Amino acid sequence: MDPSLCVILDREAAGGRSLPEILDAVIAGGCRLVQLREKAWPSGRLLPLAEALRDRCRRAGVTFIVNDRVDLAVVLDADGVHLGQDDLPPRAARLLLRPGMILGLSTHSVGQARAAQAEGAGYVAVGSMFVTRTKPDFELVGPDLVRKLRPEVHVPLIGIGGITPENVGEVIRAGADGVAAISAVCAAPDPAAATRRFLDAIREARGLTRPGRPL
Ligand code: TZP
Ligand code: MG
Repeated sequence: MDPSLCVILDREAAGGRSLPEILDAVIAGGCRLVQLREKAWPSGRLLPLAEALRDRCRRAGVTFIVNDRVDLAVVLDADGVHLGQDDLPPRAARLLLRPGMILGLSTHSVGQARAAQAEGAGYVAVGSMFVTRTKPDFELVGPDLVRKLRPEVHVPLIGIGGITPENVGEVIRAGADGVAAISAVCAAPDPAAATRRFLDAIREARGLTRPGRPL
C-alpha cells in the first residue's frame, strides 16, 4: 500500500458529481489509495455504488478502503476498513474482518495513536491538520502532533483535515508518510489535476527533507 495520498471519495463533497468519474480521474492522476466515505446513504443504496468503485480500483490495482462500515468492507471484499474513535473498536472489528484486511484508525492525540498502533492498525491517521469545513466537529491538532508521533509510530502515519496541495508540504515535513484529502480533490474543478498537484508537492517536500548526499 502506497500511503502517499489517500483520496477519500465523499458524495457530499463531490456536490452531485459522479464518484466513479471522480475515481477514474484520481487514478489517472496517480493516486494509489482510495477510501469511500458515505455518512448518509443506507446499505442497500450504497452497495451498487461501492461495488462500482471497488471494481475500478481492482482493475487499476489501487487499494480500496471503506470508511465506518465493517459490514460493507467485508461484503465488498475491500482491502480494508477505516474506523474512528466512535466506531466499532478494533478488537470488535477484527472479529468480522477477513485475515489480512487493513484496519486504518483515526486518532487525535498521542494516547489514541499509541493505542491504535498497539491494536494493530495498518496505518494511523492523525487530524485535523488544518481547519476543515468537511468535518464540523474536527479537533485541530496540527502538524505538531505528527512531529510528536513520528519517532514512536512504525506504521504509516497519514495526516488528514484541511490539506491542500499548497499546505501538504508542512505535513510531510513534519514526518507524515502521506495525507488524506476529501474536498481538495472531490470538490476540485479538475480532480485529476488536483491529484497530480498533491503528488508533486508530496514528492517535493520529501526531497527537501531527504538528508544531503554524503561527500
Ligand atoms: N477527519 C479529520 S478531518 C476530516 C476527517 C474525515 C475531514 C477531512 O476533509 P478535508 O475536506 O480534506 O478537509
Ligand atoms: Mg467513522
